[in-house]
Amino acid sequence: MIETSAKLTSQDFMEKEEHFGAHNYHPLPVVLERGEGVFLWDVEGKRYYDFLSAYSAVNQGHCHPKILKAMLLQAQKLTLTSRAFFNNKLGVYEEYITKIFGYDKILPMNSGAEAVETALKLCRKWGYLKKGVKDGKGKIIVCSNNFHGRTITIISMSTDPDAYSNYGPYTPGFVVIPYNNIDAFAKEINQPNVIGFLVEPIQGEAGVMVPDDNYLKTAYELCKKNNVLFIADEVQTGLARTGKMLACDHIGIRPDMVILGKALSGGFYPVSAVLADNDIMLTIKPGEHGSTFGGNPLAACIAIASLEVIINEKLAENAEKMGKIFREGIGKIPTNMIETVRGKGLLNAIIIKPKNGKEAWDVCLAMKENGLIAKPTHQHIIRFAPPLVINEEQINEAVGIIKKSILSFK
Ligand code: IF1
Repeated sequence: MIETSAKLTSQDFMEKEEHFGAHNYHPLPVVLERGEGVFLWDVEGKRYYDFLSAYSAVNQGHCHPKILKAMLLQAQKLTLTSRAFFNNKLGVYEEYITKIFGYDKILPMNSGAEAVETALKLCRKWGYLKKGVKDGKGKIIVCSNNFHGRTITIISMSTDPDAYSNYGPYTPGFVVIPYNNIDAFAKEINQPNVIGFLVEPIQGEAGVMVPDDNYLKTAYELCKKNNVLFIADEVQTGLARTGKMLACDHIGIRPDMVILGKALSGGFYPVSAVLADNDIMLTIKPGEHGSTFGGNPLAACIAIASLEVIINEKLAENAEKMGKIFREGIGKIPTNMIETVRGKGLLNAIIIKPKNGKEAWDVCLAMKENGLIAKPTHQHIIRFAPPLVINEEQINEAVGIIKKSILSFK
């Protein structure tokens, strides 16, 4: 353990990261030391409402005691065996999660991007071995302004220059269409060699873009009609964030593949997964895919506890209820600096209209001073995504902080 003799300040920690760490982020100037439930504390002991939840990875609240207990118990017994051998936790987890979501099988991975890559590989395997598309010719439809992770294949389908510039050559096999545009989708879905449609039910990074009510359902029906896999990236929208276990549950569709990550571990450990039925999942044979940590017994125990918390504490119902209160409260703030508030459940965003040169970043700095931390997704959009354990008193206090911060700009 590295013991620091003098009590280091936030500034000291920021300078260390500046000097010794890669500059691949531009964090808000706050140094966090402790988290519990909806709250975070910085090294000076100041308390904040967390309205980012590590990008929806701590839906259960920071350091949830039940997940912590499951982690500590297993960590003292067995953490990692590799999949070269069986272990006594993976099968139990696989049975539990597949029954919750109603799929035949799960392929366990670690990061969300790895699960997205796994879904892309399963889609291509299925396209060539089951649909009969010529090997190497498969095309997967994706939407502009998507965010599915940071690997070279995933940024190959990105339309955000910050995500893909100077990372070529890019992986081929993707067709990019506008999000929430069913005519554009209908034009591509029946083209030769189309094998899959990868989509976020709500585009998180794009600024919490909620599609029209019938968009996903119509796209799903066209996928069925054209024998194309509908692949839902629920890494950010899943696990009760939007007021249902899956965002796709709002529209009553059952994706061919569901991708999960983030809150699948409650923020304790990288745990991700792809869920699918046998006709897709069994296209990958032994030795054709895997990862060192994927499906380890520690991750299995953490994921079981994380799912139990979501179900037992009725976090989806709470997200639905608190989200409505949040949007109503924001809508009542008497200001022309908020163009609109939008979202579902507790995945929301406000569009900031700059005022006297002050933008979303300045609003986030003001909110930080007032005890709430959130971060812009783009220049004028602030995402608000608190842990789903937030109660009515806390959501109202948070709206009050947002109101005070917004009204401080003359
Ligand atoms: C960063 C964004 C959010 C995701 C969806 C897959 C992944 C993500 C829908 C990959 C990850 C994270 C990545 C993180 C910030 C955050 C993010 F701003 F990047 F876009 F949430 F919106 N599908 N999103 O949102 O999962 O590999 O990260 O576990 O890269 O800065 P991952």
